[in-house]
Amino acid sequence: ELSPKIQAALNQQVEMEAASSQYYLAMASWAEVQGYNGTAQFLYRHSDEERIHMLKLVKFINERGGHGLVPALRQPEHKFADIHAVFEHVYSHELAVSREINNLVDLCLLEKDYSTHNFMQWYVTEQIEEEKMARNILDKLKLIGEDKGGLYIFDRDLANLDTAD
Ligand code: OFO
Repeated sequence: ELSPKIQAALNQQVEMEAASSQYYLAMASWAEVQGYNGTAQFLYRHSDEERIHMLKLVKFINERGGHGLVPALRQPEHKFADIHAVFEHVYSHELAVSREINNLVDLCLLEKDYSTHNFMQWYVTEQIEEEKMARNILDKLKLIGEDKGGLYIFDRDLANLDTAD
């Protein structure tokens, strides 16, 4: 059985994952409009994965006797200065998500909710991947700078880059 505090915190995380999904969707659409089709494919895929992160939480809350709540949609940022700005946003966003997840893990220990603590380990591991992915992409972009040929190859490669799910 979930305590009201844990249930509220889990539902807050549902909201965060839903917002992530919207956020990646907005970036995907921006990239597509700019002609970065590979980047757009990558970001669309990532948006779907964030939705799966959200669903996993909803189902867990319900299995534990709670009620997973579907949050309202808020319009994410949809204008970006350039491709560098997109991935800087991605990185700082994922760091923020990791902080939220760590807080939730802390709360589980405080409330002695070991099953939610166990469930949350999947997210802890996932965030390691997400941060690594964002950092790798940013490193590549730093090397490329404004080089058009480099950006072309970057975009082409991103189409097939595996996103951690
Ligand atoms: Fe759900 O992992 Fe990114 O935000």
